[in-house]
Amino acid sequence: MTTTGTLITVAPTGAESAKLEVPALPVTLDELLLTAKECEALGAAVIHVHIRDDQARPTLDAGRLRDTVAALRDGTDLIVQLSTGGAVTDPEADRLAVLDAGPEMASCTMGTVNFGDDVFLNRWEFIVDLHTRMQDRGIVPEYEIFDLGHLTALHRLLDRYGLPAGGHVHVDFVMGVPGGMPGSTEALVACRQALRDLPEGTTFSATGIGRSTIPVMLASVSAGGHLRVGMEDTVTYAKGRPVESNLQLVARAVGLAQLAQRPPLGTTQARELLGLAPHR
Ligand code: KMH
Ligand code: ZN
Repeated sequence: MTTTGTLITVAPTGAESAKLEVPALPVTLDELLLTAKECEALGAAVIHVHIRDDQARPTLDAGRLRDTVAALRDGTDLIVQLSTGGAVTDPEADRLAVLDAGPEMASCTMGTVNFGDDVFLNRWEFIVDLHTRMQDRGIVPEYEIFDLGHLTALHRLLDRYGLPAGGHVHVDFVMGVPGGMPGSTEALVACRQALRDLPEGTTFSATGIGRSTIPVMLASVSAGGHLRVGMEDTVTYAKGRPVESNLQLVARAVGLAQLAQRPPLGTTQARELLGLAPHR
């Protein structure tokens, strides 16, 4: 695996935190756009997007998704990656329809996982549907890996249905979800080892939920991986200190990348890495 600069993805909102409990969470399009611009200026290259409705509840509303993609595309150079995971309550049809908003990238979770008290359901047929629709439309997936076995499922998927659009495989280890793999160095190394079965040049980023954020960041950078940070994954900056903004988390990731002498990739380099066409 060639180690390049660091790809930094910001996941600013997610579907799990409530605006009332986390007032700094960006939930309106204006808040999201401002966050996106600030994070891009600091070194983020990808934005993983979940949107909210007027009551700040998670939604997969088609019109809002289209408006969000358009606003981010016009207002930033960031790679827009829509979540097809949505919230655990979202039906499969709505999750598939996310692709109609025409993002450059979309997430594709590689299996079912217990998700706290809930279940994040990702049936094999659904995964195949997402993967092949993204191939047809030229949307580049980020394969979300919540457990080691999800990499086995990805191997099977690529074997049977071929490479994603652009030909490059990029995965994201989502670690420390209650019900998924732990956010530990050992688990990250096990996942990295398992990448040997995937196409050469496969890249990975990692994110640790909650208090596993920092151990996972350190482990990923030292193992040649990339970073995802943001308030989707953690709303506590340090013990007793709520996150003030996504910018704070991106700044910490940028600092670590620089310390590791793998500075943040710009959006042009990031598109090259991920097999995306240049930004129009
Ligand atoms: N909100 C989680 C249930 C994704 O964005 O693709 C799923 C999730 C994964 O966040
Ligand atoms: Zn997400």
